[in-house]
Amino acid sequence: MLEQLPEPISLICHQNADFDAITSLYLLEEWLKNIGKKQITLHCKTGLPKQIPSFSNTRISKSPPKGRSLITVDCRAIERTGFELKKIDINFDHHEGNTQFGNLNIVDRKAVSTTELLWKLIPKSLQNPLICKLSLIGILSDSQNLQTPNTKSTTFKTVAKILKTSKQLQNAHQILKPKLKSKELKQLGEILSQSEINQKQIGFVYLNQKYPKNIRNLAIQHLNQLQNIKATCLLENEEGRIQGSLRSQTIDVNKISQLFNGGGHKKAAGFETQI
Ligand SMILES: [Mn+2]
Repeated sequence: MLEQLPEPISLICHQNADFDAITSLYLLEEWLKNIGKKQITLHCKTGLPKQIPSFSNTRISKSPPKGRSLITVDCRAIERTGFELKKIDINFDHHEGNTQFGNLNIVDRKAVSTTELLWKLIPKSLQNPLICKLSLIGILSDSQNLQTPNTKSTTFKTVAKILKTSKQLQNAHQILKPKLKSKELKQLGEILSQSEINQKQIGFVYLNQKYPKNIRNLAIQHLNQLQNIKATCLLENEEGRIQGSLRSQTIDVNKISQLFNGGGHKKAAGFETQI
């Protein structure tokens, strides 16, 4: 399937990338290099997030992809790339409600991460330590260390196979460990100190400014630890644009986010809307 693709090949992930999106880009790049492809470019509209290291010498470009072949990873819909793209050759994804926008759609909603899906497809002979490390980081990150409800026995089997191929568990955890600057820790405190639980047992924070994505994600993880709550909602207002992040163990927050043209997963989703 990848052998026939004409070069240059552009690999694209969604904007505001997370670990799974970035590791999927690098995993696919490594795979393509190992089958002899030379001209590969990587693209993310918002670039490489500062908490995520780069895993090859290839820079992640913020400009639109110009390759003859275009592949997206971890994108539920083509709009998630943030680029104006018409035709995608291959769409690799694991999100609920993927819109099947590619010529070829390789979508597995049972995979906890796009890297899990890619790991299952990559030939055994190409499973080198870097591929193992990237696969594991994507899986552990999207499944919050194998804790999200979509983590299946098959996920554990995948992880077991990866670790049998190359011992990357400590490396992966080291990379995923949040590393906060003193200023960021204070920002986390600011967000948490504004949190409340409303009458509907929703852990709630409304912020009149935007915080860095890693801090926002950490804050919502903490809020989700509140006792007896049904869901967590974090809203950030920046000049009339509301960015919402939702988490829940019991409510389908993907459906709620879709009401505001957002999306994600049942237990974790988000949206952006104008007020
Ligand atoms: Mn993902």
